[in-house]
Amino acid sequence: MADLLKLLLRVAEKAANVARVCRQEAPLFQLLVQEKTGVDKNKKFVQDFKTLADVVIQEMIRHDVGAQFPEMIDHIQGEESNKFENGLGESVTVTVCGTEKETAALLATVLDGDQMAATLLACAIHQDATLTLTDTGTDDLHIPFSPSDLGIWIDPIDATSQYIEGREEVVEEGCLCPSGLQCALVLIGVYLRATGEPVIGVINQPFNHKDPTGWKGKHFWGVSCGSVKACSVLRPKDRPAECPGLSVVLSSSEKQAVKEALAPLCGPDRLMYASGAGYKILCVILGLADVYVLSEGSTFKWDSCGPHALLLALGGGILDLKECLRFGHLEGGHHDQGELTYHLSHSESPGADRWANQGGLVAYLDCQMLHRVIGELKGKF
Ligand code: 2IP
Ligand code: CA
Ligand code: CA
Repeated sequence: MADLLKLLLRVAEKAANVARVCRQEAPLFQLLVQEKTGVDKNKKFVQDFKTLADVVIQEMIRHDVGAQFPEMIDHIQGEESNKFENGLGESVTVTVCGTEKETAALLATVLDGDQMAATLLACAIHQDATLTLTDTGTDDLHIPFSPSDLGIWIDPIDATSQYIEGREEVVEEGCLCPSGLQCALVLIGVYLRATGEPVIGVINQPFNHKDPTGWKGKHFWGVSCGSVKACSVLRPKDRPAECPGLSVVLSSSEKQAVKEALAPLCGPDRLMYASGAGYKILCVILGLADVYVLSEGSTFKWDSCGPHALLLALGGGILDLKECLRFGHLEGGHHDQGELTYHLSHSESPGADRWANQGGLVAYLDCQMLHRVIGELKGKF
């Protein structure tokens, strides 16, 4: 299954290219940032285009993975639906067609006949990504599953609001980026259909840094299948020593009670805020924060599945916060319950909420840090 990992790295890079093209090419960029003024139809059209970038990326990933692994096609899910209503109220199913020309023609129907934008988008979708797989270890990996054991969650662009707004922040080495283009990520997670356990994760950051030729991306991957654990990011014990103490990253919209409970544990500048659920988990993976706490059910399976696999590969994980606080099964060492799973829906909930991580979450690398945070939060909200 090392082939699946390599394919996911390639399609995530293609997705990142599409995300960059939508910001670089004038006809697409104008659609993306156009002010929401004018008549209702125009407003809806602009809104549609923003969703279209997401839908197109998701469909492209589904198309490419389904072509190589047909057993998986019915188990590739994502945030977006590919049924799309254009500005004229017509329903269009967005798919990647056999040829670039056909895809462009289909996209033009969604883009109210904007041929130029449709052609540019189709070109990016059909282009092969040139990804230099400098990562060692992807070739020798033995992943002991067959495609029919596996399902996939895709968030084509996480932190969409940051992507649309497009602020270009300068980040200091070793610091997290509270907002801006760096928080936008392509997230792909593979889980076991039988147990819902995440086994492969790919994160692509399309806007990692800017050089004179434009924005450059960065990718990260992890595999966690029983004793097979591998990750493109160094394990914490292999990292250079960092300053002691505990750091937590939160959403700026986190409850005041949670912020207040954690402040004494972290100290003023070690309680940090950042946009993007995926980006906050990436901060924990990279050691930029020790723990990410979210007390609301505002993330979904597609937000956490991919990054979760990287944390598991590094010896950490993501737990359901509500369960953790209620049962306290963390006391007395390691826990093996309460990790989020990805195969079951809350069938009683409407729409996307069926796939929400309803109890909130806590993402961690080191159990000690996790215990301290949970201890501090118990009974406080
Ligand atoms: C969002 C996005 C938001 C996040 C929210 C996610 O996904 O990651 O940034 O909120 O939970 O569902 P916050 O930044 O406050 O953590 P999307 O951008 O894909 O809708
Ligand atoms: Ca998301
Ligand atoms: Ca998204």
